[in-house]
Amino acid sequence: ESKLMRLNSPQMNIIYKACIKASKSLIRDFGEIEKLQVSSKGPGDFVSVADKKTEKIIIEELLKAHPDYGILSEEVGVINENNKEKRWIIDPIDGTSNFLNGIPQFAISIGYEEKGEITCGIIFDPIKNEMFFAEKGAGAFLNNSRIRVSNQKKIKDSILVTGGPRFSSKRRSETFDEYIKISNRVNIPIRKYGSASLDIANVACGRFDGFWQWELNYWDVAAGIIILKEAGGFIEFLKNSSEKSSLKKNVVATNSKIHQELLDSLLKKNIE
Ligand code: 2AM
Ligand code: CA
Repeated sequence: ESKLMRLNSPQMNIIYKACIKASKSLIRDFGEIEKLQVSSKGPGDFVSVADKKTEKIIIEELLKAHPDYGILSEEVGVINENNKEKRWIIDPIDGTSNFLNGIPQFAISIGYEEKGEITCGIIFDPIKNEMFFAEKGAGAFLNNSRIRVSNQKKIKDSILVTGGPRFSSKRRSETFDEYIKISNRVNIPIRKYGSASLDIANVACGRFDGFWQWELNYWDVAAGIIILKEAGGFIEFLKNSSEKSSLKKNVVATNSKIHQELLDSLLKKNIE
């Protein structure tokens, strides 16, 4: 397996195996969803089953390798709570709504955290067969190629991507205000793809120049943190005083060159 040659740390190999194993079941389930789309039955239940099944496979693999490591995963929450030094951070299906509707834009995202820092991770899009991965100090890759962020220096010419807000969000109107603010600064309309992990991965490989989204969860971005950093990008988490949970993340992730300009534009009070 040529991909494996670039995966050096034991943790990376463990994540890789878990990812590949889970993706096989996920691809099968996606095929079923596509069939369900044309039937009268709603795919809702099926999806939560697919989500849990994928998560189960991943967790089984990870626990087989290290029964004592901590786990934070979207569906089951926390396992081995006492181990805070070494943790896997898992999103079994990021882009659930896409998956649910037969739209091929979703990913498995797994990060490994040591003493609070993500040191390696994989974001795997099983439909396009695109595996983004990185290890601290070893660069970022998409399949067999080294990836780097874009060279774009101006927001005006950037391709930006965002996500949200959910209906339940308390900052819906602020989110739309920001959308308008940023829209007024770019030539190319803002993209919206519905998978935060892939949005960040796509900044890492230079397809997008920047991404921002409020109220994400740690598992949406964990693997993306190291992949973007190793690709030369910059990821920042903005504080939100009204937010109780420390898991919620307000993310600005860019090629680093447009970072300050995007940040300034987002945080400006008035709509221009
Ligand atoms: P999910 O598909 O795993 O739920 C959609 O905008 C992207 O944001 C998806 O990656 C989705 O993850 C993620 N997301 C997570 N929490 C969200 C929230 N509270 N509001 C909007 N999107 C959220
Ligand atoms: Ca997610």
